[in-house]
Amino acid sequence: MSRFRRLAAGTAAAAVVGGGGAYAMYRQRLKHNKAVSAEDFNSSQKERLAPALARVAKKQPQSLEMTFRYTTCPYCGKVKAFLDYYRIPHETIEVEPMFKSQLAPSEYKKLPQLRFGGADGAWLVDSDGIVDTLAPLLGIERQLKDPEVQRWRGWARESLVRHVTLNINRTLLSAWEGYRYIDAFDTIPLANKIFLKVVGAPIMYMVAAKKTYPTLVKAGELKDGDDWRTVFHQQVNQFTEEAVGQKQFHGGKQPDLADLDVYGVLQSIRGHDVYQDMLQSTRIGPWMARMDRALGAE
Ligand SMILES: N[C@@H](CCC(=O)N[C@@H](CS)C(=O)NCC(=O)O)C(=O)O
Repeated sequence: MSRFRRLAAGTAAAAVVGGGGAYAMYRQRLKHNKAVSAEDFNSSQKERLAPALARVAKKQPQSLEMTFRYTTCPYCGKVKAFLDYYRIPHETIEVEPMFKSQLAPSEYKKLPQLRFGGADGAWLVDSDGIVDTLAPLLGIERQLKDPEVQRWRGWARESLVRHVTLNINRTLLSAWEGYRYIDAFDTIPLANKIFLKVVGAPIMYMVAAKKTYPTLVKAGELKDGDDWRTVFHQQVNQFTEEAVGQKQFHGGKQPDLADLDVYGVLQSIRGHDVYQDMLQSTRIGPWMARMDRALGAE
């Protein structure tokens, strides 16, 4: 075999082993993520959570409340928007997405997670689990049952999250850029950052094409040949016109849970070209600026 052929064969073998390794890791991860459901996990914490929730209700949260998140996770964005708007003091722990070592003490492996009161504290997980548990303590239980709030919260969770994922991971380069945020975190070792981009970006690209896209097609929100970016912009305009319209917010003069969920999902891509393009190409800008002001994010 010529040197060139040996090199080509070696490279192809490495690609197959590397690709197979990444796929095996991905399967293993899905298994861990499914091992405990959010509902079962939250139930297991019920007794330990009670005193922490009582403190939130009395507006006496400890500054030890911690949110575990990925900056670019749309569900984590929902929780951050909620805690920021209701001024619940909390510290943010950025989880390194490849090995998730910061989550070692928790049996539940998805994000976001909220931990109350230090290292031995009780956990509350799942974005809706967190918001729906804390909302009644803040006197806004009525919103949870409002059909219009439910409609747009459902849209944020089922539809907007997927359009965002699809557009961020439309090309390998765009998926790679989606991981740029990680460079800002000194707590994450350089080797993990490189590994994450080299393995994580292709995985996200594949997930978008093979999982997110068919789901949106099945839901009737996309069809073959549609431009993904155009459809995303149409969806965003529909929210702006139908949910907000002539009001300041969906909630009227103040944001409600629908505003907070939609805003939170979109904050997960702030800084990415797709976010900038959305602000320029849709009519969501004025609402977004009002939300930034309401959450003190300017
Ligand atoms: N229903 C959950 C979904 C959470 C979720 O899927 N989070 C993603 C990050 S955006 C996750 O943790 N994926 C598992 C992983 O990264 O291994 C929620 O609303 O909190």
